[in-house]
Amino acid sequence: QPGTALPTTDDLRARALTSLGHIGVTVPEGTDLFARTPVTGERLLGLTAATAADADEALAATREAFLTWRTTPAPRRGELVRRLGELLRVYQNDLADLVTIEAGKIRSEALGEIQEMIDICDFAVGLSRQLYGRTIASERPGHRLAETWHPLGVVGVISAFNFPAAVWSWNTAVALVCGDTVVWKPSELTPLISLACDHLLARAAEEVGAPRDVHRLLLGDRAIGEKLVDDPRVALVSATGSTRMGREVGPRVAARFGRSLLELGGNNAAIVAPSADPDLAVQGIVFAAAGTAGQRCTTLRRLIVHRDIADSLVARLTAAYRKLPIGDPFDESTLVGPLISPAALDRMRGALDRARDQGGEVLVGGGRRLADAAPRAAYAEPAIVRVPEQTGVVREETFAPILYVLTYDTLDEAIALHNDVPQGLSSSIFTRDQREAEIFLSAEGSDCGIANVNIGTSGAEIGGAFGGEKETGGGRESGSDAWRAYMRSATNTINYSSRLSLAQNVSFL
Ligand code: UN1
Repeated sequence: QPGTALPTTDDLRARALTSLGHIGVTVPEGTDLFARTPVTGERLLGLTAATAADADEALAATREAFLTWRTTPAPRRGELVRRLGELLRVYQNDLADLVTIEAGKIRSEALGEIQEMIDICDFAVGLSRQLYGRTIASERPGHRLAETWHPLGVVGVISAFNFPAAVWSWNTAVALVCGDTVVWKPSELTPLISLACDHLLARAAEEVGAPRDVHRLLLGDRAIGEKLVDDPRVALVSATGSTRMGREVGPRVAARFGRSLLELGGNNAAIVAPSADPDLAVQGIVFAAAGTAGQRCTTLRRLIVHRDIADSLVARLTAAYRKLPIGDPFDESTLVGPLISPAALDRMRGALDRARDQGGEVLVGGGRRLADAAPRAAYAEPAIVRVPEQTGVVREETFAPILYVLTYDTLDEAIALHNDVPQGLSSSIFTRDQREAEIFLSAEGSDCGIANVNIGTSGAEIGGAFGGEKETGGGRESGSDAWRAYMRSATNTINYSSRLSLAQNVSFL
């Protein structure tokens, strides 16, 4: 186990300032909002937040920049993103420090988050030469049909604390090569890493001669987010967060006929079949369920295990959970860092109480650690709860490390349980039976946007599209052809004959 000593808030503040100094960020000091660290639960720095007037000015500036950016050739737009990717490589350690300090991620996951940003930059640079439209056969002689993709406008990015930098980069790297400009409202919980990202992009823009206003950061509260949601200058609102937030954002953006791309809650499950490789399953499950202290939208929250192997698998999982090193995320031996806030710990405890009331049995975890060393922080023991049925709290996303275990007898039953929740982000099956795996991936299998075989639900690569169905919001970000959400298509009919021929055999004149 990592020791009970945690870094002091002064240490963490100094470390944050050192990283910000290396990156070159000037911190806008003030008292509007406070950078804090979940490592000790204490405040680091007071900052200035954006006002409504600042938001208005940022929207005007990014709209103005869009007018030149949209006609900049896409491969040249890619040069900006290439430079950003290079700078992310140079400052990977400093950026990861800020992620650990503000989001509490362990070192390896914080470095991984910055790696994910570098990866999406590489992807977007390639994409800048691959924004393909199709040529379509016309039914008329001497005609050609084409599909053309154009930049959309200003993209408003609203992001969450748990991937404070990577989710911004998925949106921003792709939006920029697509010819859009970006206004970003990050989580109020992670202002420092946001300042660092904005600074590096501004530096990249200056170095490659792109307009400064291709990107603007707005630190602030809900009112800033609402401005992005309601302002008609924002062509696309890409929002990551809770289903509750998405339920407000979606209809408001739709009411002004704007576009939204929603990446909301998950309630991700894994089916474990009798033929599953037990070692692989245990490792995959523990990372997916307890990694990032259960604070990924892709975190594994439900385990649907075949009755014949349930007891042995659960015994191995509880043994692995008992050994999980919980504590200082900077300590190389730690695997589980803090929850983002004491409120998150209260929600975790509330969920465990409700699970018990519903007949669930907490097999391991649920306790608080390091309460003496850091009374304002929230270190929780990841929990496994055996539940008799999929009711109440099991159907909800609690953003904490709780894994509910259910059992099944037939694959049909497992898939029905799997899909019978309101959310539809990520899913997986552990099996060595190819037929089972293919059924799970088929149209009558998992109803999620991400469906995996013999790997957990979290930790997707950037190359595929990321997002989910139902209450997860339906958006797709990151790789594959998710870029299309950031552009508008036009269908062109070109007549290169000297005759006017009408479609559908219509005759006129
Ligand atoms: C999120 O939690 O909002 O698949 C994003 C994953 C990461 C991204 C998670 N690549 O777990």
